[in-house]
Amino acid sequence: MTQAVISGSAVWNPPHVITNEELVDSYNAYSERFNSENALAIESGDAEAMPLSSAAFVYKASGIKQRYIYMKEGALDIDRMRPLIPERGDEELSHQAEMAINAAKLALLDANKRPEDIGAVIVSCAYTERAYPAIAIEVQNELGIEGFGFDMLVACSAATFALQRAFEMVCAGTTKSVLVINPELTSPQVNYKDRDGHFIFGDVSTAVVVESEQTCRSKHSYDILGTKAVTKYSNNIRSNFGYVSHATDADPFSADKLFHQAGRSVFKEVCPMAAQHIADHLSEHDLTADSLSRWWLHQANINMNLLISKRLLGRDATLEEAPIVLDEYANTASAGSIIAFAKNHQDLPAGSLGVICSFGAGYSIGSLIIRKR
Ligand code: CO8
Repeated sequence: MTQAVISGSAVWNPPHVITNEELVDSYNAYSERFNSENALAIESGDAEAMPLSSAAFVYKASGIKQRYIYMKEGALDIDRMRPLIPERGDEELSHQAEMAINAAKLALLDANKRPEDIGAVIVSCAYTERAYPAIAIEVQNELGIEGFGFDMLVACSAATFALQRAFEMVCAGTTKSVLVINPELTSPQVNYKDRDGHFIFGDVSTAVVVESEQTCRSKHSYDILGTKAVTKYSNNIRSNFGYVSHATDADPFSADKLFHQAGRSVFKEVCPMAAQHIADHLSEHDLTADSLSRWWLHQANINMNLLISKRLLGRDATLEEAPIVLDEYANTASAGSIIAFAKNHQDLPAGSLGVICSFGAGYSIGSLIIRKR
């Protein structure tokens, strides 16, 4: 069987930043206006007052300081509370394809590959901006890649699950190399009027090249030793956005159509699942947590990452062992562990072992054990 390797990776940052302070100022202005306009109804118990948010809470509860956003205009405007993204026509490059291509070009460069070296494109993320034609096929066309492309959605585990498909395709010889891209345009699905969730997400695009070791010519590459995926149904992280709203007469933009979650329950249920998943995956390879030099973990909440690595190591992981990118990027759905990897892997010596692991909505957990070549 062919040995599949990760030969390139990259992160593309959208051009705008929103700090916690800016976000909280906007949310609080919106809430105060709502509370004052509805003072009588709130007093009589017919309406609920909107609670205020705080930048200090956001940082303490999540580790997030700021997030990148694809279009800042509109997101902080209390008369709008959602980004203003201009609609593009059928003949124009779609927003997500543009984000995907920006990261893909950087990853190709990192892998020392040209588009003609690639055999398949997977665009995998929490949402795609349309159903068809697939964003992956649009990207494939723009980059001049032969072969095939498809989109897949697995929320926070979209990137790791796509890397697993890429690994299998390269090992099986279905294709010579795969470009896995995660254009995470989360901001249109954020409810900026919801105190519990308004701070969680940021936009980003990441890309990874997976190919056979025989064709690998990059400076920093990793053997993929094995992959593991698990899913368990839960309603604790949910978005009801979808095409059926057109027929149900439901408001297609009501709060339940946006991202919402029972954050405490997610925290309590997902941490032990993720820790067990990694322990099981390591033991399938006769490895223990101590054998790993680096943990490129999903970036939803710093406290989750600290807890998971502590459960496995029996001590706190250092930032060098388990890098955190949440402070700069916030939760970028499936891209988090890939940002952590792309920015923190070149320094490891040959033979070093690490794990890339995502955990989130579904629930879904995906991991890859990799070794520096
Ligand atoms: N400002 C001030 N106070 C607040 C705020 C706020 N913004 N929010 C809550 N509080 C208050 C609460 O009211 C509560 O007050 P009290 O103690 O008086 O009741 C107190 O602070 C503590 O509240 P919580 O218990 O809710 O706070 P936590 O410490 O649990 O932190 C978190 C909340 C940060 C949400 C935390 O629970 C968490 O991170 N959980 C894990 C969530 C997670 O990982 N989710 C994964 C989602 S991502 C995913 O799967 C991908 C989905 C697809 C992408 C979607 C793109 C849009």
